[in-house]
Amino acid sequence: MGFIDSIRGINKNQNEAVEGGDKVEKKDSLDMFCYQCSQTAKGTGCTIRGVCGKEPTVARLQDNLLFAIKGISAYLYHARELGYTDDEVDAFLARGFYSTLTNVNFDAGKFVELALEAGNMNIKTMQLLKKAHIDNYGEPVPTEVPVGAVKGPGIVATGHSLKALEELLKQTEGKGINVYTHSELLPAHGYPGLKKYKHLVGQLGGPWFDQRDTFSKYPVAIVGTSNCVLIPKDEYKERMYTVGVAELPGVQHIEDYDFTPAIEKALELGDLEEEVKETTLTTGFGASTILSLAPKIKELVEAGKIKQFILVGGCDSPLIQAKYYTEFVKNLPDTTVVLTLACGKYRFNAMDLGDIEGVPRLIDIGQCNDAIVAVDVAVALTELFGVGLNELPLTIVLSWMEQKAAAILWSLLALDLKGMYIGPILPGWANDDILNVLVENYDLTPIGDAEEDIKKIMGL
Ligand code: SF4
Ligand code: SF3
Repeated sequence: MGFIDSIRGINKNQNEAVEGGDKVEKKDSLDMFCYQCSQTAKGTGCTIRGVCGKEPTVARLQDNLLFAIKGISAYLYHARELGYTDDEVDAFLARGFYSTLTNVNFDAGKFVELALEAGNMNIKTMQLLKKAHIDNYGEPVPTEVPVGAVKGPGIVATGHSLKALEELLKQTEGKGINVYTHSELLPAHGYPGLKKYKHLVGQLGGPWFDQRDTFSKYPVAIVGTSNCVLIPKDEYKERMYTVGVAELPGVQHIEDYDFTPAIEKALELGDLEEEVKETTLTTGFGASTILSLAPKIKELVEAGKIKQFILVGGCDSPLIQAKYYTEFVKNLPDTTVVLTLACGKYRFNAMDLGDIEGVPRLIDIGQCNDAIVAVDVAVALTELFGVGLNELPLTIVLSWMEQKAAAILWSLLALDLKGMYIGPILPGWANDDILNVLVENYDLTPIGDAEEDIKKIMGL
């Protein structure tokens, strides 16, 4: 039975309790939550089954679709910032949103089809954004990025928007201000059109959730260009600015990419002291760079010197379980090559994993949207080895925090990739029925013990 049929099966087997009627059952946890229409149970929310008849799995699959759509919207927004749009994706978003409106569609199977379609649309959107980035800034090249302060006034930019960073670099040029990246802007250093600015000097801090510490520590102006921005501490909110979709209470929002207030603030704040750079991060592996290694990779795989490629990608989170990703990469045998993307890499990107006869063991492809580069590389490897995607010596270990990861997960499922590992926790909106079907049809595996998972992956 196919995946979509399995979900339809679940749909039929669900209990018949109807909220608002006689059969209301008390449960420890919510089966669903929907409060989108005026019929909602007790005027507050349908939590067992919809008064309209909507079943919990349908409600959860609707939420799932909305989350994937949010992820696509983020990438589409950044493409649009650079003037790139796609009618087919736009039309899908309208149809996807509309399908979740009250009394439009009660078919769980359809919502799985739509989620897979969302995955395909997200692939298209990530391709669009990649094209926008490469057309504007060139294809990334491997670049070493020092972490720490350089003497002089500074501005640190966080988030995903290369367009906002470019505008900031243009406007700060020749003003004696050093510009730093934070979190998901690290890969910006690899783009020729951005690294040409000599005052793009390095990185401050690491993943998004260290921002309260990092932004407190360095008396610089701060620019938030997208997620993840956190409610700021009082001590730095008057020197923080947002641009684009990002906004925060008590923080000035920059309009039309006019960074004058941030530039004036940076100059007023004065110099940072030079820091000893103890860490250097390497980023900027584009598809061309990786594929230029293809003949060598083939030789090393055939000689058994590379046994497995492992894509450890996705969002970082402050959850204790996220330590898994550090343990996992640290304990991988030296016959593995780790590809990474998004902010989850901060769990291990300061490690020196060395290389295998010139092929680096840690290859940072870039931001979460650069998952498309990983897909391109994987497809190229299938041609190189003459096998299908699921026969490649490739394992995908995902981490997720926000909903872009949901869009990417559905992209990978739409490519029919099997056997992915997912963590640090399972998505709260996927009930056991949905998860079981994902496990049965895609062999999706929750992360467990790092060393045990490595043994399984390596066949040890
Ligand atoms: Fe409840 Fe259905 Fe209305 Fe949602 S759409 S609030 S499930 S009656
Ligand atoms: Fe990170 Fe927020 Fe998701 Fe682009 S910056 S990946 S979490």
